[in-house]
Amino acid sequence: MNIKNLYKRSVLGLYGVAYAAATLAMTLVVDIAPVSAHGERSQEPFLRMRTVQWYDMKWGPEVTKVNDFASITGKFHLAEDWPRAASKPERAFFNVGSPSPVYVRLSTTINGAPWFIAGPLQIGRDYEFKANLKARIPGRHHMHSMLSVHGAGPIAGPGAWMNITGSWDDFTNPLKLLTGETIDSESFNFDNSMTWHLIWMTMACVWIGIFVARPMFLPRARVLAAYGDDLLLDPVDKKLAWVMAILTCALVWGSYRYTENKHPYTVPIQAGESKVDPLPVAPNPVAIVVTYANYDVPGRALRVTLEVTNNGDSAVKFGEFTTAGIRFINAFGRQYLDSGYPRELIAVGLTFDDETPVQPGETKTIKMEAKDALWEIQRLMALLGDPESRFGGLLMSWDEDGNRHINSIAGPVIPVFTKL
Ligand SMILES: [Cu+2]
Repeated sequence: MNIKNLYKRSVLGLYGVAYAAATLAMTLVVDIAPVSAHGERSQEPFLRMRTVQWYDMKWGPEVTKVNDFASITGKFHLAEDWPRAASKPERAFFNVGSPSPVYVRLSTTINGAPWFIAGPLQIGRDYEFKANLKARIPGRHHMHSMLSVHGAGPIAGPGAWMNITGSWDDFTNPLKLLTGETIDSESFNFDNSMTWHLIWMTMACVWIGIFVARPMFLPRARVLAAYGDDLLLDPVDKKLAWVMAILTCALVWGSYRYTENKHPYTVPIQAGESKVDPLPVAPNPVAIVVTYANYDVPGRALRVTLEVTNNGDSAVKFGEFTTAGIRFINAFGRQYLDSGYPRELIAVGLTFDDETPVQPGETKTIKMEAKDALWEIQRLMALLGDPESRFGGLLMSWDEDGNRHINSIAGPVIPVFTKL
């Protein structure tokens, strides 16, 4: 390589370094916005719309101090149109989705019964839950209800912001044991578990260290491959192995004996299944058949043609369409909307071509339109790229006495790319 070439390459290299430095500087200066969500919008639309359909969700209180109690309550319907691509909820576990354990979940009830192990739930039925929480880490946290379905993964419900004030150092979680003793689960036996980690890590390092020092893995492997293990068998190795084996067994046996003496009464962690009956099926005089549905891509609107029959004796009117935690509301449904629901999940673009009530005994065809930018913001219309493009959601109607009827509707969606 001649001098000229070397010079050329050096200059190119300098350009490269300058470019990298500029990129780094730009990243540090420009990209400083904190990430506040935790990826709920990237969950597949078919999981959010057609599996667990959440409603009547409440989070509270909005602000709690460290050590104070809070809760998330609500109901969910397990959609009849559960997608084939997701496992059925034969084994499901209720949890809350939060950015790390900012609250301690003290207990969960489903339909009033304690729910601390996973268990089977029934498709087509409804469940009411309550998660009791205790504030632990100060901050502004996005809190979701969540149902983890074996084989389908965690299915997050809508999220709301909950705030914790105070200091994490003040957090305690005292628990009264069956033996009458009270412990603080936040710090209980912390030193003990650290000690055991240290003991086993030291043992592991010593064991690996021996073989690193006499000779290392690679020369060892080559000798083993070339000459077999006779050359490698050193009498000292054997002695060391015996020492380690006896020490390990002695540690395990001794620690078990010690623990048994110190805590004579223990209860194993409970396994098995939580079994809870679903909520009784509410009488629903409204029957709905979805006959056609399309999604207007430029107009950001889902249009559904419904054949509605009112089998009851009171006229009904539609007021809300909920899907993936997003509530599409019309003027009639607004009166039933609770003010505590996250505003960013409410859309007012719900309209029907025929707003007159469905009379008792009447069957009519109604065209519903749910129009809002939220379809795109929440990335729900990514479903048009799925091999099974189907929507799902809960359509809510109220009769003259204010009784609410909920229908879980679903159907294939055809995309419309041009204004018709
Ligand atoms: Cu979130």
